[in-house]
Amino acid sequence: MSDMQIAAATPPATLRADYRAPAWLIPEIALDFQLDPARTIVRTRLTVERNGAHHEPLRLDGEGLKLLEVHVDGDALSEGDWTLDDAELSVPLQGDAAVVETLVEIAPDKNSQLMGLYASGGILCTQCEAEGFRRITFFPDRPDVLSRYSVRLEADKQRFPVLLSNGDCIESGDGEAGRHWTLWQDPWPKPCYLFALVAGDLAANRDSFTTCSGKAVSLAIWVREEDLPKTDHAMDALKTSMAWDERVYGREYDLDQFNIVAVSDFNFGAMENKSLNIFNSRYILADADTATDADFDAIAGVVAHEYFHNWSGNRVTCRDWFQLSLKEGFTVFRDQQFSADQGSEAVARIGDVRVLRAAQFPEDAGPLAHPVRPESYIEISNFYTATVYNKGAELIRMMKAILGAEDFRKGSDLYFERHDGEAATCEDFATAMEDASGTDLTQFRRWYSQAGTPKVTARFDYDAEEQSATLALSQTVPVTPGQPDKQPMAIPLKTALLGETSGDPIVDEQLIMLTESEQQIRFENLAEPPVLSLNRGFTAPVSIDRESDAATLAFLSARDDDPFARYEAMQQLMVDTITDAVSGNGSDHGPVIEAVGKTLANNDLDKAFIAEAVLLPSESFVGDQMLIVDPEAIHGAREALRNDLGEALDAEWRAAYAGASGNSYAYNPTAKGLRRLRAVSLSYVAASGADDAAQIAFSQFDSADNMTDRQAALGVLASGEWPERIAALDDFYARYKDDALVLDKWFMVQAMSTRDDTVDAVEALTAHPDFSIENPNRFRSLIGAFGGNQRAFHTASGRGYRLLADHILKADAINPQTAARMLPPLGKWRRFDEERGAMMRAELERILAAPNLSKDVLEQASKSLG
Ligand code: B3K
Ligand code: ZN
Repeated sequence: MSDMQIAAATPPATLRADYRAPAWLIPEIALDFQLDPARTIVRTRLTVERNGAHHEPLRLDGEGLKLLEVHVDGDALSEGDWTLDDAELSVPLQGDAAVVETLVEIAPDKNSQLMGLYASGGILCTQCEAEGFRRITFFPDRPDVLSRYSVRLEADKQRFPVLLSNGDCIESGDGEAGRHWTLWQDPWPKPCYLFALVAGDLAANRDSFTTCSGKAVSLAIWVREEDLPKTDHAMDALKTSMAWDERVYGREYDLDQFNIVAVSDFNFGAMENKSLNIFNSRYILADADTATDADFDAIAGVVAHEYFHNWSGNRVTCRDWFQLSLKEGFTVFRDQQFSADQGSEAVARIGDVRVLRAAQFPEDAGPLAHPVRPESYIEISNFYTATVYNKGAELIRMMKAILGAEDFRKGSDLYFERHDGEAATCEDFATAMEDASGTDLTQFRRWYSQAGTPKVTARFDYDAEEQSATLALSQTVPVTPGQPDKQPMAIPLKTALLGETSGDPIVDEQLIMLTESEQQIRFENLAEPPVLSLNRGFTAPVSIDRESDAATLAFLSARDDDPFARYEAMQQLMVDTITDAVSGNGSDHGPVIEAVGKTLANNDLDKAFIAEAVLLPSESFVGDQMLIVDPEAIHGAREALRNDLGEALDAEWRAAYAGASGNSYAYNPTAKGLRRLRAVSLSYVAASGADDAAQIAFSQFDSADNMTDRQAALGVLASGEWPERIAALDDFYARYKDDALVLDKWFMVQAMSTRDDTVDAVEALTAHPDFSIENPNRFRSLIGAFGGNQRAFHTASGRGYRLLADHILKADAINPQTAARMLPPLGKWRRFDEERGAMMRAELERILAAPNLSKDVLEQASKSLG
């Protein structure tokens, strides 16, 4: 396809600069649902008010709705009194206020996109964010139109004994012909993306929470009856989150009920609908036998995230979708703080930064790069990205670092107070922070508008005679699509100096603000040669280029008093060692082996931290550091280092393994740390090629009393050549084939395997009877995980690319949102050799040439080629 053809086929973009206030406001909405999977009738009564002086008709978004009737102030309109196309119903209105009623028909059981009202395993549920409400009824589907909702649900009582919506249930009763109904009222005005309903045969885990002002809130987590025993962890997390938000942000819950429903078919993690959160079941259901520690942690994190949205998102919402990070960046930051408070702060920070580097840095460096507050979009669903979420969270974290904890809290209080009940902007958030603290954030705001990961170069020189040192910092922000010229950013860098001989801090931690392109900082009165500790705690989401030799990195990895900086130094040492080998410079594994050995032997460190610190960076992270990625060479170099680490420290790994074994299962930070170290040690024993490795792994697999140990062993076995591999995979399948969430793991572990034949295995698995494109979890477990397996996906024949493109095309016809999310690995074509790059481009072109492509995939594929 030529550029012109692509441009002609691309739908118009929505621009941030084009924002206009809504022409009509809708203070009240009453919805009446006659629910049925095949044919649901929705009657909608809107109280509308003209907003300002204008002559525009009332424009209501609507997609895939069968319009049956329109009434204005009680009078039925006839066709010709309104206009309708495939996106909009337009009704001219004379006065400044009216009551407009519509009657539409929809078919939830035909809704495979999982946006709007759809059926999942016999449950009817909704997903409206961002633009799904228009698939339920005609309405101005934009976040700055806030209404009070009254919702009546009626359905067959036997099939759908539970009928839920937002707010409080104020009435219920039986209807005719075996039907029943409930009536819900939500006193808090909300945008339509926060509307939700659920109808199904569900059982509840019930509990209650008393808020700081003494109000009792009824809590319920609704699932299929057989899943009830797996809901206690999510309930604990909910109560902990409610208390945490009161304590840390002064935010109290504001209704009498809070409901969570888990469904099996869901496009992402969960949704914060007002008082009726709907969750992907993988972020609710857990017990020791079926969920890993990482699953448990993710559940707590997502439950907290959705709960926190009640204030950061619901009470204060977004003016338009360009402001998405206003609620998502802030809420991710809040859930990260929450998770850090539940265990080791350093380990939590390592996890946050890993996610940022695995998902956001590559996005920022590729064709889909966009600012935290984007300027334009074709399909907003494509902007629920790591940039908006995770880089957005880093912006909030930086503001906190710059203002200090106390002023940050004042700023957050002011923001909530000032904008309660409003649809606000990112600018409003920054202004509240400024007003509460007196800090000028003018330059800092560039973080919202400039895309690309800033690169900070640091040169540190010590003058022994003068007992002084100079830190010369410079910054550049890379060119990104549509942004050729960049201004310097305001970059907060926590910095300290350690004594090279004593290992003690000799200059206390300080926050350096790098605001110019180049800046110099001098340190005086240094009694001993200093070692620089920079960007401690990862205060700024930047990449740092600093000439550090292996000895300095090894020193920092052992002595830095900031645990994140220790981790970081070790990572840098490992990356340098691997990239040296890849670029043929010869590579000495000695320093890594010594540093890892020291960390393992350090009894002052907690096990969870040790486990993270001794892990090698992923193959894709190493690839991201190189101009042209050679996936085979990276794999080879990384495996060689793993092998040497395994062999050289064989006794240490076995000791760590043994030390972490033999405890019966408990879920707490110490027990989790031990299991993590056990998993990492096992992987190194296996990497050494020891004869007994497969036996040890199989025995762990077989005798495990929890999924963390079992899955870790399966992961090791699935990447090897040993006969135990098939036995373990078969056993796992037989044991868990009826548990969809665990079966997802079985698919994923094979898609992530480092074996040579992973493409064949994944291809074969796409024909497995349990594989499904319709179920997003299953689709992501196989196809998504495969796209993230650098070596397998980039297999030289190009089969990986074809496989991914085939599945994107198949999925696009069913669920465009989920299909489009799989595309980014193909967009990395500039970073690979010519042959690979050409094959990747060819697949993108093949996707673009396909008929009836969704906006979602069209936008991602055309931008990826650009
Ligand atoms: N706000 C939702 C995400 C909706 C995604 C729509 N494509 C979940 C969350 O971030 O909490
Ligand atoms: Zn969110």
